[in-house]
Amino acid sequence: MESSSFWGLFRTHFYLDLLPLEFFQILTNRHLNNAIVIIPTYNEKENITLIIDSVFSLAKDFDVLIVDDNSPDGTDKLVKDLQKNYNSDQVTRLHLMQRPGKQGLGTAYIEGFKFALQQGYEFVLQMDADFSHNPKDLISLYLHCAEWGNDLAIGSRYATGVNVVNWPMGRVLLSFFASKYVQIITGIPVHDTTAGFVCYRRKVLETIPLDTIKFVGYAFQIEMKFLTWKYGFRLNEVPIVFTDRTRGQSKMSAGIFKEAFFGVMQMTIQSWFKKYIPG
Ligand SMILES: Nc1nc2c(ncn2[C@@H]2O[C@H](COP(=O)(O)OP(=O)(O)OP(=O)(O)O)[C@@H](O)[C@H]2O)c(=O)[nH]1
Ligand SMILES: [Mg+2]
Repeated sequence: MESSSFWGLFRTHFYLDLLPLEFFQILTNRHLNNAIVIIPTYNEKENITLIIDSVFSLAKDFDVLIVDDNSPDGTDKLVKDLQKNYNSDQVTRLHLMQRPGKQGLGTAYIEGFKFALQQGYEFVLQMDADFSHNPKDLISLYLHCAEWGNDLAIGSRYATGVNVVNWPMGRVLLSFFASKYVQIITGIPVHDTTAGFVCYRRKVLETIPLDTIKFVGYAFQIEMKFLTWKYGFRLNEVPIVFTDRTRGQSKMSAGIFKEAFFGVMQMTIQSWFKKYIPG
């Protein structure tokens, strides 16, 4: 894969610091507001303002969609306050989708994808609210699709060793071996199959039948990558450093893990009887 070569790594990491900001502003703003970042939230009041401000301060203009599941801590109210700063009568850059209650990450993303397609965005990115994903890496994911011909760019913790900061060893091992397990069972050429930091080209989301995605937790991330690969799209892993959240609470649960473990086997067996017609 391109990302594991020296040149892939160089392009991804070092040049971002070496080249002047203006270079990226010219390169990345060639198509204004063609990209949206979807951030699902549940009880993220400690992070939400900071993460939105961080995305809007990047050299590339990304619009943002927050999909909030009626967070009891009032995350949505903070988003509404920020909408006053970032939106005008003419332009909406910060969108908020409010759902009635906690319905899981997978369904939040599916609804977000449909919204992004409907609004005409060409590139759709997804990111957690808790700063585990560095907003600066959004530009790199975007460029891997918009400029370097990929249909799905995956912010990968395991493309070059293990790039995870502050997770307890047990969690690192679980996540790493879960990804290995998925690779072995499905045959997908991706090291980090549960990654939640990605950029899709519109064509991918138009081709995958979104209403048939049935997983809600980590397995959702696996299924989306699996289908992108099965439909013959070009995918690529971009090495990133993943940092454990320092604010707010994790929503990881044993149920999410169980869904992925058995779901991956079921998904693979079912795929033997399906035809994937490229979009
Ligand atoms: N809308 C919505 N967002 C969710 C739901 N569950 C989690 N999220 C959000 O999805 C993102 C990832 O969730 P986390 O709790 O950070 O899960 P994680 O990253 O796997 O777990 P940690 O590494 O422990 O933080 C965060 O932005 C959450 O707020 C949900 O049911 N609905
Ligand atoms: Mg997290």
